[in-house]
Amino acid sequence: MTELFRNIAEIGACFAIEGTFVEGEEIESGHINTTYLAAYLSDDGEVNRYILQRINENVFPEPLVVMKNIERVTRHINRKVFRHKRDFGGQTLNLYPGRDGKNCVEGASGGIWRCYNCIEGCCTYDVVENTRQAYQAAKAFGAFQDLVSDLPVEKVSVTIPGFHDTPARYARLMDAIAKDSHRRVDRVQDEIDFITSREGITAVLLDHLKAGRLVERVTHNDTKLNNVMIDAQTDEAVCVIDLDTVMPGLALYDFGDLIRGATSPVSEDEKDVSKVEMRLPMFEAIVEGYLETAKNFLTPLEIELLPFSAKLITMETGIRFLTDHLEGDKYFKIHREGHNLDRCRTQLALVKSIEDQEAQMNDFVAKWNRA
Ligand code: GN1
Ligand code: MG
Repeated sequence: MTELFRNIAEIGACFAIEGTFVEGEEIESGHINTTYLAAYLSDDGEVNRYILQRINENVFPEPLVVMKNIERVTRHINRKVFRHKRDFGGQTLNLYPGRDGKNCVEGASGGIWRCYNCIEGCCTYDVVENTRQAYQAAKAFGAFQDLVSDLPVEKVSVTIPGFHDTPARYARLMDAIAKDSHRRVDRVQDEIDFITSREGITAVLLDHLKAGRLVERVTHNDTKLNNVMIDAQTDEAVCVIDLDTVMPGLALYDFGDLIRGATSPVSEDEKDVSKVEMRLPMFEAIVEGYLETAKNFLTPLEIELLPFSAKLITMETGIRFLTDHLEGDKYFKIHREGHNLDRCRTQLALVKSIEDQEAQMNDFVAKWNRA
């Protein structure tokens, strides 16, 4: 028995899962949490799979508040889905309780763990392959926002303060540059210049919020393509996953993050930045998919700002990767030297590509406000 097998068996045993543990593996796609996939054989011979996940306490200092948010949101969605069958393929994310009935358990060697159903017959993509997938992913995130649009924002807690406070992210980068704790500033001057020359855009959305022109909603806050389960056969979105960062926020940051993650033909850590590109057909498919499910609750200003939000969050994410690189890679898991710097560079290349096409992007969304 390997150590990994033993660890998975030990954690799985804390949850109210039926059957005998037969197989387990680690899933390494996220940057934050530790995730296992575990298979259990039940008495009737059926094998059911579950997701066991440890919440990273470095990122989420209050894991129990994260769990409360997730419970609230999954309950709200499940109630609606059962009543109106409004989900896509009939599958939604469910929390399996621990043997003591709680929504999470403390692992024997520490940490807070939770257990989800595994959404079967689906896959996730790191890089979008066609406009249909882009459309489907955007439709799923729009549907998610729509499903929680009647859940009062006060019902979910802020688990990472200032998560999409772009000016605060910028200030933290300036601080990391000033401290230069790992002596890396010298080699990133081009990236620093690129970012500082765009400081003026960082506060645009929060200024609208402060002035009452935008409202806070319950948002997902991590709308990456690989957080949508896509039916492997039909390419249709089935369910949105990774609800850790569900918080009050701006719908626009969610939308922008979709563009950030699903329009480039290469992954977030591609070393050859000349391959990074915001592909207009993907953008258009995402706008169409998102507005299909979200247009009922969005305001004209939100629609107008969709292209801008893509530029802003892409720069914000570049800022976060660069900050972590300068601070010694303490936040995002890295798998090679300079990994966060590579990630930063793709983000800045994408910002540039968005800027080059912003006029066309604005033209494309304008028709929804004329309609
Ligand atoms: C992190 O680990 P993952 O893929 O769920 C991060 C997001 C970033 C993303 C960049 C809690 O998400 O905000 O956009 O990496 N999540 C957190 O890939 O910081
Ligand atoms: Mg996440």
